[in-house]
Amino acid sequence: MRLSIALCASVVTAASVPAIESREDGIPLAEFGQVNSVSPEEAAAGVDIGFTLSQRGAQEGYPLSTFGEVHHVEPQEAKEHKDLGGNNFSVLPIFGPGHESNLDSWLDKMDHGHGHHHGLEEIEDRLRHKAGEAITKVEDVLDHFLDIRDASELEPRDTGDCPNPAVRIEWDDYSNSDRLAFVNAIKCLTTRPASGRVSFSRNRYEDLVRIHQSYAPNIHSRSTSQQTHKFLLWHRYFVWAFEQMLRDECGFNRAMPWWDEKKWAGRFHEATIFRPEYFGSLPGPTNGRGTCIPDGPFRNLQSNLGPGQTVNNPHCVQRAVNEGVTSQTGVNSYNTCLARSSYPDFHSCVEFTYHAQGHNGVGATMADAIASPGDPAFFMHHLYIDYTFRKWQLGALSRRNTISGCATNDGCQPLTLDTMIYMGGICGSKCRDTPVRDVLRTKQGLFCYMYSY
Ligand SMILES: [Cu+2]
Repeated sequence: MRLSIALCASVVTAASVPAIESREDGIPLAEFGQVNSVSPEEAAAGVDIGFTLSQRGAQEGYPLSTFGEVHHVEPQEAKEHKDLGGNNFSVLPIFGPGHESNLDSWLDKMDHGHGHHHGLEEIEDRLRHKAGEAITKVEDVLDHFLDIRDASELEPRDTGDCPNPAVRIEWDDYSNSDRLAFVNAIKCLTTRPASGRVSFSRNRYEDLVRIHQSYAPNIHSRSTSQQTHKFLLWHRYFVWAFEQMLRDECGFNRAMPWWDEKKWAGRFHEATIFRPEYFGSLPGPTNGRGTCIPDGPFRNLQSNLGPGQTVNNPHCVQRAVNEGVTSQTGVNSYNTCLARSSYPDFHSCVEFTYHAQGHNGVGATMADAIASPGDPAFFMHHLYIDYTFRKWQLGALSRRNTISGCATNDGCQPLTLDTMIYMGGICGSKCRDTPVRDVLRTKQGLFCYMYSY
């Protein structure tokens, strides 16, 4: 037994830990820094790392600038493709200049001496194993070969092993008892102990916040010209993981709702999700600072995480609605993005238009790209984002079985069907790290859900 453990340990070490130069002298203590601490007396008095919990936690919001802002572009800019770095998407290395003609000549070569079907196999093979070789608008090519145009004919092909998908119902069609069950289950997560799998989290809900905080640099684009196209994929998996936690740990036994956010553009504060009995009212700023959630089940909800990468920082989850910003989340942005044909173009449009404006419009905690899941409204917003992703995917089969774009935002490693999406085991064995190909389908394999319309 002892031997096998030792062997196991050495294998793990050899495989995953790079060799370190050995060093016999100690490292100066200053290099380690110091873990923040308070004396037992201070802790008993509610003082934590330099401020009083009762002061800052319960009452006072932060100056709004503390939260930063999610990158965004105006709807008109998106229409003109200005979310693509002001030029167009070909500025990114994966689609080098002239990629259109490269694609054509490559396809000509594929067709030379072969039938179309052989060409298709080659394309699929190439997509699976060598994606990123200057291929774009793949969906158009595949659809040409497959001769499939009608989205309604495509739907059954996505069904595989999911005969009874969970139907995500729009919030206003969701019954009052369903709404309350959903909100109560979220509240329940905030009262359950942290899993211990992630550091700094004080409860099960904060596990979600912390996972998002940890992965944030790899799942959001750094800027409009340094993008990672994992964003839509990762957040699809994230909201699904959230649903599993509600089910498995807080007795939620229905399908999640989704939120048709675009119909509330310019008047988020009137949106039915923001009624006091559900997610709580959506207040404006207070003296230029965020305002703690004033009512409802999440009244004065506290978070230990954020703003940004900050941890061990008890404060209230805050909002500061700006309807000028929410007015940009409407049907115009939706239509602009849904009209784009390539995955990276669609992705880029969503991330920087209504995704960003939904965050910034709710404001404060939600405007913080790193720790925004601290506000439960995050999940309603991202359910809308996933709804629009799914809607777009229904436009062509290839949008569900091919991928393109960048996996990383620092040099654009190509995003392929084999690129892994990491979820840190947030919902246990159900939340294994999984390749992109599994996350593209919502009615096959890992997921089994659809949207009500
Ligand atoms: Cu995010």
